[in-house]
Amino acid sequence: MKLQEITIRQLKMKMKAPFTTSFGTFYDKEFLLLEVTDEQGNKGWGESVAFDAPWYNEETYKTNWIVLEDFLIPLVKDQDINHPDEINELFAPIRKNNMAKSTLEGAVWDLYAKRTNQTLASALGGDKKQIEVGISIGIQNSVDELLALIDEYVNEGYKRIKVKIKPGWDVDVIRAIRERFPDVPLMADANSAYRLEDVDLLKQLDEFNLTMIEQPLASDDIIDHATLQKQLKTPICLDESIHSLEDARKAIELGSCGIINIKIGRVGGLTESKKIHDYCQSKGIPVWCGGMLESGIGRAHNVALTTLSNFIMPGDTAGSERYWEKDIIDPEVTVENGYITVPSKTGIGYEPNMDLIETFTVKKKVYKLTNNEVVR
Ligand code: OSB
Ligand code: MG
Repeated sequence: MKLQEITIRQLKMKMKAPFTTSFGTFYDKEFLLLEVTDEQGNKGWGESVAFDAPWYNEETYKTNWIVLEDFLIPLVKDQDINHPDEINELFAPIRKNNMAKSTLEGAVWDLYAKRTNQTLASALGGDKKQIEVGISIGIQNSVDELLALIDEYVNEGYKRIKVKIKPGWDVDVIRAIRERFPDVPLMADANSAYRLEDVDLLKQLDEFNLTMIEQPLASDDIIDHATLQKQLKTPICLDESIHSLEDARKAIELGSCGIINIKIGRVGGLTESKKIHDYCQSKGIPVWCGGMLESGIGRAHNVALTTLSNFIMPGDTAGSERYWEKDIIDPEVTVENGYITVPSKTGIGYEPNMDLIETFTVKKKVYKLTNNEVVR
């Protein structure tokens, strides 16, 4: 396939409720969508999961736009692409900027699945008909508010509850949750809020039967996590620290974690996600699919990836209505009894709602790849 045209849109969508992590609060979601068109008029869609500020990693949606325009789009121009795995190789000379890479790579995967008349899930090699999902709940103003939210989501059927923790909002909060919900599958995500010196505090979490503790230590660390894991009964799950198959291999060899959270954007795309999935499977390390408060486009990619067989723990891919008054895909992603039914239409399987996309678009640029130069 030869890519003819790429459209990048910057969108701003209001979140139904603010989402607070140890590193900050999200009120609105600003992000990029990328639409690619081939020589037959087929279209593929990708989403940049980079945030508006470099809190979670070093990227922002604005740096993604620059990297796409200056480096990544020129690398795909005039290429005859047989399979989306080739994108990973074409982008290899560009260091990091994984979320920028994933935006375009994801769109090419959707396009490829549509051209070959299959779902994105089956193009990736997944065959689950439904996926099991959990929900991630941000830091709240009070423990009572958090307990009320957990109650609501448990009743909706979510298969696992994840809560965010940070110093001052940790052991007592988890204890209160356990008193009220003794059996609910529960985990805690620290988003790098602790240091190895906090080991005694983190060890207190061992008594609450958490399925895992996610990214307790620094976002670039795998050494201290290995030291910490030896002292904890609860498995550590790495999120921020894993950017590639190589990172996953090193973390597993060092014993830095027992579980890995795969986020497509963080690792540079679906091809790398699949490689990490396959490697973890060969090592007996379970994986699950993380979330970045995505719109329906990114959410659809997460659903497809989660159909791979080693995604054996519920992910953070909650239903559209948990984030948005109205999501930008038709139908929206819906959760019933803790399951999302994998769509059967080709590609990502959900239709982009162009009216809503236009409504939320604040900036847009079309790149024609057919001329001698990339037109800006
Ligand atoms: O660490 O998984 C994380 C949200 C923003 C930034 C980082 C994270 C999260 C979440 C929410 O946990 C996942 C979601 O519901 O999309
Ligand atoms: Mg996380």
